[in-house]
Parts: sequence; structure tokens; C-alpha cells
Amino acid sequence: MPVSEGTALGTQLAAPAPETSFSSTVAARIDANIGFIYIDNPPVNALSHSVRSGLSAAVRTFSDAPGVQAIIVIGKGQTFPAGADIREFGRPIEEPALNAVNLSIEACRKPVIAAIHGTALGGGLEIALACHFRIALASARLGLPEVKLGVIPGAGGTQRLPRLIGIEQALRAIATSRILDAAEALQLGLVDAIVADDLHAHAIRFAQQVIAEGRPLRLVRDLQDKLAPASAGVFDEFESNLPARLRNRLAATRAIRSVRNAAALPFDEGLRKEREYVEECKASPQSAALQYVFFAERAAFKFDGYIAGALAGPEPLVGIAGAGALRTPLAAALLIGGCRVLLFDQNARALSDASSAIVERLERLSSKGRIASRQELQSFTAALEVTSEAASLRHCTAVIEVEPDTLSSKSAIVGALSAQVGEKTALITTTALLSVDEIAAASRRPANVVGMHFFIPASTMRQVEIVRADRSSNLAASIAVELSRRLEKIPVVSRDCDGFVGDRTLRAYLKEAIAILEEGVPAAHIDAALRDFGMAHGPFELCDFIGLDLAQRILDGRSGPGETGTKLIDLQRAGTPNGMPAHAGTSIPKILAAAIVERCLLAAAAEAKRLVAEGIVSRPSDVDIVWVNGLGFPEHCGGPLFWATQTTASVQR
Ligand code: T1G
Repeated sequence: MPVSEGTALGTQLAAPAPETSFSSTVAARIDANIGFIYIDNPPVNALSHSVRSGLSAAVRTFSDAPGVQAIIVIGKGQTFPAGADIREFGRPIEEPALNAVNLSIEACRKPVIAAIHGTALGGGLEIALACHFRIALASARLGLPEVKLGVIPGAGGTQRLPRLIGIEQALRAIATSRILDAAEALQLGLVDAIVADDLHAHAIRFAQQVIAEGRPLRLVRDLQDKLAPASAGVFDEFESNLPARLRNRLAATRAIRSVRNAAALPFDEGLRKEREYVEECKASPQSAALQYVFFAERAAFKFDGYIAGALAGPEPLVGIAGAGALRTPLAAALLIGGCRVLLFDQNARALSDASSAIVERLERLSSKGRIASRQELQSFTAALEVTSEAASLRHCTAVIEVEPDTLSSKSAIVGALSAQVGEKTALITTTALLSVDEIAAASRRPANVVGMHFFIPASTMRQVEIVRADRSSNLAASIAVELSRRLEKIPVVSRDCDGFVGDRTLRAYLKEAIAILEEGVPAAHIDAALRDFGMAHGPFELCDFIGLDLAQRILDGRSGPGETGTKLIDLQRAGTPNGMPAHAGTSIPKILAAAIVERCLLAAAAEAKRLVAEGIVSRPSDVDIVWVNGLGFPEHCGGPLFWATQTTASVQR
């Protein structure tokens, strides 16, 4: 909900005073006895130099202004500041640094109140922590996700947050980038009040109350009661229990160390050490890789011909046809993503069973806290419609087929549906391996057909490949990309080729691993080398995880069983009962491990370069994020191409 200025709700405000600009992105005005500071740097009010300098000047001005008894800091547009401007990371910091701005807010002799909506993240939340009070809209979210970018909070977050919510909650929020909703923030003491609507008017009331009560300023830096002497064991245990993806993450270990300092050192000393850790992390290859992934994931949504707003309306109607395993999780995810779902099956009994399975899934997700309220659960369930009439699908913005992955069944259903759907309906096939061009050829409207390949397990993997057949329209591809956003997945748009992006590069990687195996290196050693590098699974473990049949199909590609595929079957005969060599803990010489990693990843990188050269993908980073979000590549290494560039560079140095 955008925050409009001067919204009067019950508090009859005099005509708002004119705004004064303190920089290109910060304006301020005085309403009666309250100074409002507005941060206006769309789209996320990132804390660029102009925001920092304008905010600092406005606080200084109101601090000295005789008529101002309280100051409110508020973001215009969609959110309170969502953090430092990541685009400024590689450059020297222009004064005033955010730390200095925060210290000036904290030292102000008048109450400074942060009025929070949207996502107060990183440096944005650090500004709020330096304020004396915080009020938030009920829909707001708050967090310090810097570790996701390979850095740590660098403007007092690791010193102030523990003082407000305690050591253990602060460790979770900072080291694992856990975002809090407003209710939890209130419960933990991170905010002083939450309001259902009209943040602007409620902030005025809150400020007037603070003034009327003469409430003493609450400097977070002075709070000690929640810093109960945390034993060293708390930090060591927390670090040893970090999720696997953070195990080798420098920023996570430095975040823990900085929070430990909050309990052990005086505030200013802890602040100084925090700055040291930020500089150390910022200079790390991991931080460069994580910032690369951040922007690569956002670039992936854009492609030549992308049509913004292609998914018509706030609640688009999406049809689902077919009886594959994807039907239930996909329908539930679309409902949670705000779509209406029309489930189609000509068999009434199958339709009823499928509908019940979807409702049961929603109820399971609700019981796990993945759906915020019973009211939300009911609204999602109410958005599920069923039909046995194919003609009803003509009203859908998109129809997704989830038939078993054979060319005959996919072609049959796409051919049948193409006769029923609307002229602009995106007809989406979920094939993992087949040619989208061939499937589209069965459609009366090949331009409507586009592929959406979900990485397994679809319920947890963030990656989806949007595969454009030769005749896929920009509208169909754009609808599929927008559906990815509703599904909270990262789309990569590719042309049709054997294996699309992920499987084609995975094929090269697995072939190299099999070649190393045939040179006499045990599979367990190859797995250990890649797992220690940071891959979620070693190559043969991955074949085991996805199933040898699928692994063989990936290896063989569309040409069918070939030499390499049979090698996997040979492995199966030689391996453990579940088909693959034992994965017991294996320690191998570092030089051998490095060689294994280099050969396998450079094979994937070489195939990735061919994908880019052939125009299958728009940009190299598309391949990297498929590996990060779909194939378990460690995010802090950026992806096989980014890693290869860094490795080659370091070798050349
Ligand atoms: N800096 C620069 N640009 C940013 C940005 C940022 N912090 N956050 C988003 N953008 C751009 C993004 O690239 C995209 O640009 C557009 O805004 C919309 O983003 C000092 C050091 C806030 C939840 O980690 O999590 O503070 O593609 O598509 O889905 O201690 O953006 O349109 O050209 O993601 O609505 C900490 C990162 C920084 C938050 C909104 N903050 N951002 O999601 O939009 S480090 C973060 C997000 C820091 C301090 C430290 C999300 C969002 P374009 P979007 P969204």
C-alpha cells in the first residue's frame, strides 16, 4: 500500500506545509509540531548517497528547529528503505556513510520515529534501529539479509538488533537472513506498534502520544537486558548448525562473530569491529558472486519481446489439464500465488479426487504455517474451480498440461486443448525432456505453445525453464514468465534444444565425471570432491537422487540410449543395491579433488558457452542461475560460468 502524504484519518491536519528538498531523493515538511522526512528513491528507496546526505541534513535541520517536537522518517512509494544501494558496493563510500547517519539519528535530542511499510531490509532496518521508536504496517516485513549478498549488516545492525530482540533471535535473523513479519517483530520487541492501515496518520498519533507523555528517548545502543551473558557455546553451537548452504559462507561466520561482540564488547568497539568485517566480506570473491546472482536473477525475467503485465488482471484464471504428479503441487502454488485455478478432467471421479488432493495440500501447508491465516486458506480454496467441459478453458489466460512426459501423450493433450482455448491463451507444456517444437506442431495454434520445465522437486526448487518453440509468441512466453513470478520461481527463457539449459550442461558435467570414473577414480571420491566444493550432491549422488532412469535419459538426450547412458547402467551393476557406489565419508588428496572439480565444472562451462553462442539463452548469467537454483551449485560461487571466469582469472594472475 503506497503511503500517501498528509492522509488525514480522524486527525484533521491543517493543509500540509510545503515540502523542502534536502536532496534529489529526500524531502521534508513540518505538520504542526512534527517534522516528516520522506525518502523517495524508487523502486525500493535504496540508500544511495543522495538518500544518506538528504536524511542526514533533514535530521540536523529538524533537530535544531524550535517548533519541531518529534521527527517521523517514512518511505514514499512501496516501501521503507530496503537497504543500501547494492550498485554502490564496488565504489568507495561517499560520506556520509550510513553508520554516521544512524549515529546522528540516535543522538538527536528529539524523538525520531521510523514509520515502516513494505520491506525494511538491511540498511533500511538499521536506520529504524537507530530511531528511538518504530511503528509498522501489519503487512510490513523486516530483516537484515546482507549475508545473502556476501556481506554483513554494516551500519550497526549486528550491535543494535541483539539489544532489541536478544542474541539467539538476532543470530537467526542475521546469519540466516531470516525475514520477520510485522506481528513477529512486535512480539520480539523489534517494533513498538503495528497498525492495520494509514501508516501516516497512525505515525502522527504515535508521535503526539510520545510528546504528550514526555516519553524518554529509547536509545537501542544503551539497552543491555537482552544481552544476558550468552555463553560461547551458544555461538559455537549456532555456527555448527548452520544450513549446508551457509557452511562455507564467510559472511555468515563474520555475522556470528559480530553478534558475539555485541554481547562482549562496548557498543562503539562492537561497531568498529563490525565495519572491519564488512570490509573483509566486501572484498571476498563470495560477495562478488552473490551480488552477481542477485542481479542475474532479476535480469532473467526480461527477454527481447517481453510484454509487461501479460498476466491479465490481479486474479488470472489458469487452467490445469492432465493427471501427472505435478498437478497437485502446481495447482496449490498457483492458488497461493493469487491465481484462480480451473482444474479440467473429463473423468468426474478423477476430477473430484484431484480437487480433494489440492485442498488437502493447502491445509497441510496452512498447518505448517506456510499460509498466514484460515481466512487466506479459505480464499485460496475458494479460488479452485473444476470442470469436465473442455470448452470452459477458453476463458483462461493460460492452460498448463501436466500429462506424463511422453511425446504421444503431450502431443495429444496439446492438440486437443488447442481446439478449446482462447486465441491469446498461453498453452503451456511441462515437458522436461521432449522437443517443445514437436509438441507445438500438434497444436492448431503453435504460437500459443510454450514450455515450462520445473526442476524437481518442484515444490522446493526455485528454478523453471521457459522454453520457446520456434513459433512461440512473445505473449505466450511473457505469460509463462509472469506465472513464474506468481509461483515465486526464477524463470530462464531459452530456445528449444536437446536438454534445454540445465540438462544439456548437466549432461556435459556427468559425462566428464564418468570419464574420470573410467580413469580409475572411485565414484565416491568424485562425489566427495564436488560435494566439498559446495554442490548439493556429487554427480553420482545426483543420479541416485533423481533416479537412474531419468539420469540415463538426461545423458542420452533425445537420440535415445547411447554409449554413455549404458555406462550408468554398468555403474548400477557395480554399485550398491540402490544402484550407485557407496557414499561413505571419503577423504581424498586436495590436488585430486581440485582436478576433479575443475574438469567437471569446466565441461559444464564449455557447454554453457555453446548455449550462449547458439542463442539458446540471452545471456551467460541465465545458465549460471539455472545451476544455482536448479542444480545445487553453491550460490556464493556464482554459477559455472562465473566460477570459470574467476578461476581462469586467478590462474592467469
Ligand atoms: N540496491 C539496488 N537496487 C536494488 C536493491 C538494492 N538494495 N534492491 C532491489 N533493487 C532493484 C532490483 O535490482 C530491481 O531493479 C528493482 O530494484 C526491483 O527489485 C548497509 C550493506 C526489496 C524485497 O538485500 O530483496 O543494506 O531489475 O525485482 O520483487 O548494512 O528487491 O527493476 O532494474 O527484487 O518487489 C540489503 C535486496 C542490502 C534487499 C523487493 N538489502 N532487495 O523485491 O523487486 S545491503 C537487500 C530485495 C545493506 C547495510 C547493507 C528485493 C525487495 P530492476 P525486485 P521485488
